[in-house]
Amino acid sequence: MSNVTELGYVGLSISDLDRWKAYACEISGMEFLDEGEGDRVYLRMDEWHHRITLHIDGGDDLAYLGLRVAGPREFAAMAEKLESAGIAFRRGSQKEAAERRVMDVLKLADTGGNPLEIFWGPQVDAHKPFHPGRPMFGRFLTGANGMGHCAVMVPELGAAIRFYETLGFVGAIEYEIPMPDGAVVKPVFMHVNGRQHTLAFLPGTEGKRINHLMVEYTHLKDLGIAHDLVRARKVPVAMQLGMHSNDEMLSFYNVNPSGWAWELGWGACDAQPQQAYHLRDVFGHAPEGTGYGLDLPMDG
Ligand code: MBD
Ligand code: FE
Repeated sequence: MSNVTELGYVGLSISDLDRWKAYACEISGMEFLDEGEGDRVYLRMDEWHHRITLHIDGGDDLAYLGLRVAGPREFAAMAEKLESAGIAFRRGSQKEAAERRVMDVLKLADTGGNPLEIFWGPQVDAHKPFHPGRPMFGRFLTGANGMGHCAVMVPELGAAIRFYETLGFVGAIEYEIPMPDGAVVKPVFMHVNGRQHTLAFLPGTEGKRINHLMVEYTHLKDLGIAHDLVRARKVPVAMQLGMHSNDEMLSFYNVNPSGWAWELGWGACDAQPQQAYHLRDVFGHAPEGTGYGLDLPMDG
């Protein structure tokens, strides 16, 4: 088996570090880590060295998604599989692997040009307890289900599905959302572990590569506190609190200092063995702020 096992880490291009630090740590509860490298800082969510790298280069978009494989054998098998599928990739140097705090890394791009890194062996600082950026009742739900999920833009859904199936992802269209103008939006959701989806795909090439990043709390109280803080600090909300139909997660979408949506959630169900599709969400999720790629009438 050479399949991706989890969304292990994410690299983000940012411009305003002070705002990002206050946002990610004081609102979301992530731990800030500066290793003195100058051009980047880290956000911790658990005992891993980091789950998010903030690259201070002004891009304000996704820099790369880090997809984990189990170990060196799976990593070698993945490289062989990519080669025989005709998918272009580059082997990262040992310096590049060390830069990501992993044992080995491959660099490639998906069918939408979204930069991907496939790696094995993250640095896990088991001796260094996660210390949240604000008091938390629980933790971020990571473990075998990875750090969360990410929704990215791709020009064509069919090609993206075939590409990610090669990497070991399973999934399909899970919504047919009727738009006011008569169009129907059909997002795709794919999983690699117990998390109902690890990646989601929306059709389009306009704007940023990333639509949103989702992180999940173990305790509903922490989602509630984040929601209060977002409202108190007047952080824009792209989609209001509600429950998704596919993963049954209670979540809301607020806008981070790079101007794209950060989904905070709690209570998702596991990935199911069979596919289904939905026309709307269970309740809530009404669009609020427009222009963040989430102007979807998920509330029916
Ligand atoms: C999700 O996580 C999501 O972001 C959307 C738009 C629909 C269902 C689940
Ligand atoms: Fe989501």
